[in-house]
Amino acid sequence: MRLSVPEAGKRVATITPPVKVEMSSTSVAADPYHSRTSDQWEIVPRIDPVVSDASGPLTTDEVWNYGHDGFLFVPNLFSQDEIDGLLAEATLLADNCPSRNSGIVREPDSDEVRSVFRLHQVSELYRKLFADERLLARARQLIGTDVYIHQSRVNYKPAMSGQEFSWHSDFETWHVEDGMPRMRALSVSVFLTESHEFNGPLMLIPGSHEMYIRCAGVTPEKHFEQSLRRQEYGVPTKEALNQLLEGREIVAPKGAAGSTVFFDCNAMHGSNGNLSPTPRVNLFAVYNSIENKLADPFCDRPPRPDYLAERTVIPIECERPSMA
Ligand code: 6CS
Ligand code: FE
Repeated sequence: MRLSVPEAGKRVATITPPVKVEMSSTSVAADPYHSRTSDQWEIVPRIDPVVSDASGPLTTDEVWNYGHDGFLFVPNLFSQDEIDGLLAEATLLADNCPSRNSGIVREPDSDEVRSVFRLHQVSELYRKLFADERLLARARQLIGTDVYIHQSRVNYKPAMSGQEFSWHSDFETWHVEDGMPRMRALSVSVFLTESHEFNGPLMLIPGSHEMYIRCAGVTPEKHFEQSLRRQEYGVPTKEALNQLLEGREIVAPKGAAGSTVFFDCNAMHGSNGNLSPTPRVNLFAVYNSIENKLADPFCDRPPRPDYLAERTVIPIECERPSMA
């Protein structure tokens, strides 16, 4: 909406106020996880189960811990030989920026590559990795159904300059911007380099997955073009985070390349910048239940591109490891 229209030949400043786009009050009321629908934030309990009772490679204790903390650290799941190949592939992808069916995101303050998305479509090696029993069987066991890849990416976090990821719940974005209906998804992060205190390891708040923070604000148009570099909408306020941290703490699983973290889609997480002299490279795959297919976004914006959120459900079949 233009507030003033310049007359011919006259230079007049125009003011274009942001247009407030709101979902109808009926759809807000019907959506247990609505967010960015008001100028107030709110913390509400999760209503979906975190784990299933399906069988699989995880012990009862491991499943219990994942249910309790919202994540599980599995050190040294992949061998150094496997990691050498996976890291070489990551370097190749960053150097030959794939343009078709994938996305490349740059660091907020430079042209260095921050992330490459849709690995399961652009790399046969990564497609096989995500179908590897060590990841897939654990994901299926925790989620309790067949799964498909909602999103996959590599985060490079370049040496000395790789920037932080603010605290966020992935589910908040996937729900609002992609239309993921319920909390039936998890991420696995595979360390392609060692994660240590100097290179911005993944940090999590154990127990935070049980609470959902409805964020304030309205999703801007093409929000993803900004949010993947530095996220400003769909992130909790300091007050909300402080409330979440009452009786909870921050942890950072650290370990050798080949270690993995499985974490719930609603676990509050983030990471600091990398001030160390070597890159911190992490692969991510997001497994979503085939029963949790994406709907229309829960905001009045078009869905994000497919390289950020797969809209076709293709259940993954287990493939025996053939990576070394
Ligand atoms: O946009 C996404 O899908 C993911 N990336 C960021 C920076 N935040 C939300 C989610 O984890
Ligand atoms: Fe995230």
